Amino acid sequence: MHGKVIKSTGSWYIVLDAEGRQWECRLRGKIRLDGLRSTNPVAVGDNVVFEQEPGKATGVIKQIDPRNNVIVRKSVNLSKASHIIASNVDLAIVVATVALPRTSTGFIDRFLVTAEAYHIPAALVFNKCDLYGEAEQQDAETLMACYNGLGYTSFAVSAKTGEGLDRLQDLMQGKICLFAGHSGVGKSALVNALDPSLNVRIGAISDVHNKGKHTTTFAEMHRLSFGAWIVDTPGIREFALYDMETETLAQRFPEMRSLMSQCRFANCTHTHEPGCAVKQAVEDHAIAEWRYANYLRMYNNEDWSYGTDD
Ligand SMILES: Nc1nc2c(ncn2[C@@H]2O[C@H](COP(=O)(O)OP(=O)(O)OP(=O)(O)O)[C@@H](O)[C@H]2O)c(=O)[nH]1
Ligand SMILES: [Mg+2]
Ligand SMILES: [Zn+2]
Repeated sequence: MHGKVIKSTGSWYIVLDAEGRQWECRLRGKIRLDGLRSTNPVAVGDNVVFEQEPGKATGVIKQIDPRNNVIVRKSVNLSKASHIIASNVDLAIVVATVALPRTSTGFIDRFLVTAEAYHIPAALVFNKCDLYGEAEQQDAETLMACYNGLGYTSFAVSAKTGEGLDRLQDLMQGKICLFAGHSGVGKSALVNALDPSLNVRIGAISDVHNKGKHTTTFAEMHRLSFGAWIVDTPGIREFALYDMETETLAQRFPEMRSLMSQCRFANCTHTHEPGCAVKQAVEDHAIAEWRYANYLRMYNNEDWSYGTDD
């Protein structure tokens, strides 16, 4: 039988078959892997071949279909291994907010770089816009204007008031989408707001640290009644880049990609070289200074161990 993995806890998987039945499946024996050293061989979004266990209501996964793409991050404990957050994603949506707690651009940019590396279209929503005062509104608008200019659709939403949800539905229609972001930004609340029949568990924000409480513990795919799929993921503290090469990093920044050929040196790293078109563009304010600063941080591998974000 064929099905799609919609939930995984690491030791068992929920597989949805073509008739809409859900099967609790396990892995047995060897599974062909595609060269990724990951801590989880089967990920949410995988299309799999499985067999019913004789006389039982459970199944065994036999094979994983080739993946169109994966969203990967470095495993927290095993620095050499990767963790596949989800596979076969059509649109990755960063859920950010400038209120309670503000999402850093470092986090956003690391996520976007990863999406670029796997050629997955990405968008951003700034949630909790019902809480924004004048300063936060201004802050969000500046960020959204920049990201829109780079080709990442960005707009404000509120899971609480419903603002922006029509637009979000239009964006997601017919696609397998993924929500990523820190704990407490409202990923699960947005899933519920998009389809109130789902009733996904949401958590409180801690009073002391203004952080979420890691309410969602495993990635899970939900079918939305208007015709889309959403992978709701656990909040991530840090999005450590997996296997990113410094030589190709600039290509993951759309605003640098288009300028690089004008640098004096073909192997310009855009960090210190004379005649660098990227540095010139930063000086001319054609490239946002903070985007360039995030590039340098990623280039120097300074991006994840300090935990300033969260
Ligand atoms: N005012 C306001 N509060 C919101 C909004 N969206 C979510 N919240 C609140 O933020 C808190 C966290 O929401 P969740 O949906 O659990 O956040 P999450 O991103 O799924 O968090 P994790 O599952 O821990 O990663 C809850 O108390 C929500 O009620 C919003 O648009 N406006
Ligand atoms: Mg959640
Ligand atoms: Zn350069």
